[in-house]
Amino acid sequence: MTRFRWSTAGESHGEALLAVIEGVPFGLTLDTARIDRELARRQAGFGRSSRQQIEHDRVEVVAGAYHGRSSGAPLVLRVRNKDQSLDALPPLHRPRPGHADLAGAIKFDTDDARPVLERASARETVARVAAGSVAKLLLERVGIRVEGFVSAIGNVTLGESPRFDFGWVADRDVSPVWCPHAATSTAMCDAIRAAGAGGDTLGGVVEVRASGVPAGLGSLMAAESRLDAALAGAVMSVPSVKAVELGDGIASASRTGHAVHDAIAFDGALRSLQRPTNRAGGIEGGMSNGQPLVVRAYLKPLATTKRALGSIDLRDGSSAPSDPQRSDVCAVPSGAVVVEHVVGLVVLAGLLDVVCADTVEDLDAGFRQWSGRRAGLPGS
Ligand code: EPS
Repeated sequence: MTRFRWSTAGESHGEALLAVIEGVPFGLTLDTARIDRELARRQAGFGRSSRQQIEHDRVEVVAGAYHGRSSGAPLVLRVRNKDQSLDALPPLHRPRPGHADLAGAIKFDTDDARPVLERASARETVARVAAGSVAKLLLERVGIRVEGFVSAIGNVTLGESPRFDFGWVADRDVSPVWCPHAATSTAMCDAIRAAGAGGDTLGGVVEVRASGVPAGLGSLMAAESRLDAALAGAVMSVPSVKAVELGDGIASASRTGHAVHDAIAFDGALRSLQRPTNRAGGIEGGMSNGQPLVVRAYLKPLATTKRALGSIDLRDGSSAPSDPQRSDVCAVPSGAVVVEHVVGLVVLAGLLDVVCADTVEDLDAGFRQWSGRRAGLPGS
C-alpha cells in the first residue's frame, strides 16, 4: 500500500491548477508564503513569454487543513489562473510538431487539439511545484535538502560541476536562468535572445541534487519499488523532458567498470561508510546508498515556435504551417525548479514507505530511529 501519492488537475487557460496530495502526515504547518516563493521561482527565468507577466501564482489550501496545519486528509492546493480564456480561445487545427497536439487529436478522435494542448501545457507544472513544496517542507524536517540548477541551455554548458555543499545556491538565485555561474548565465541569455530573434526555441539540461537522503530508500525486490525507476518515471513525466540521467549514467556506458564504480571505504573513527566518488548519483541496485542523489533531465526545445514548422490542417489533411501560439522561447530555468520539486515528491514517497508516519512527530522520530539504526556498518 502506497501511503503517499499526488495528482494534478487543471488546464493552462482554465480556472485553476490543482494538486491533490494524499498521505501528508498530520500536523505539518502549511507555510503558504514558502510555497508561493517556490511558485515565484518557477515563474521566473529569462526566456518566458508575456504570460508570466499576467500570472502571479499564489497557492490556496482548499482542503486537508485544520488551523493552518495538515489534518491527515487529502490536501488540495489551488493556484488560480488570471488568464481564464479557455472557452473563448480558437480551436487548434494545425498541430505543432513535437507537441501533444497531433497524437492527442488522434487519441481523442478530434480535429480540434485545443483540449489536448490545454492539459499538455507546461502550465500544469504549477501544481507539481505546489505539491513538491509540501514534500520539501516535510523533507527539510529530517534534514533532506533538494535543489536544482540549469547546467546547459542550447549549446551553452556550465563548465564545472558545482560542489556538493550547496554553496552554489546563492549564485544560482541571482542568475536570470538559475545557473550558478555568472558568465555562463550571460551566455545562456544571449543564446535565448538569438533563438527568439530567429523565431526559434531552445532546450537544455537541468540537474537536481538531494543531500541528507539516508541509504535504503527504494528496494531491489520488485521493479516498481526501485527508487531509480520512480525518479526516472516521475522526471520523464515533466513536459519537455526527453531523457533522464542518474549520476554519470550516460558517460558510464562507454567507460570500464573501474572508471565507473565508486569504491567503498569505512572511516573507523567516525564509524561511517565513505564513498570517495559519487558517479552512481546516490543510487545502487534501485536503492539510495547514502550519497547525495544526482538527477539530470534533458529538455527538448519547446514545440511552439514563432517561425512555424511544417504541418497539416487536420480538417482536410492539406499542408499548412503549425499553429503559432503565444509561448516561451526557453522554459529550461522553470524546468530546473519543476524537476527539483518532482524529485522531492519521489524522495518523500520513498521515505514514507520506510518510515510510517501518521503525524509529523512520527516522521521525525521514525526517521531518527530508522536512519540511526542504519548508521555505521550494516548488521553491527
Ligand atoms: C505553454 C505555453 C505558454 C507558457 C505556458 C506553457 O502559455 P501561453 O500559451 O498562455 O502563453 O507560458 O507556461 C505557463 C503559462 C506557465 O506558467 O508555466 C505551453 O504550451 O506548454
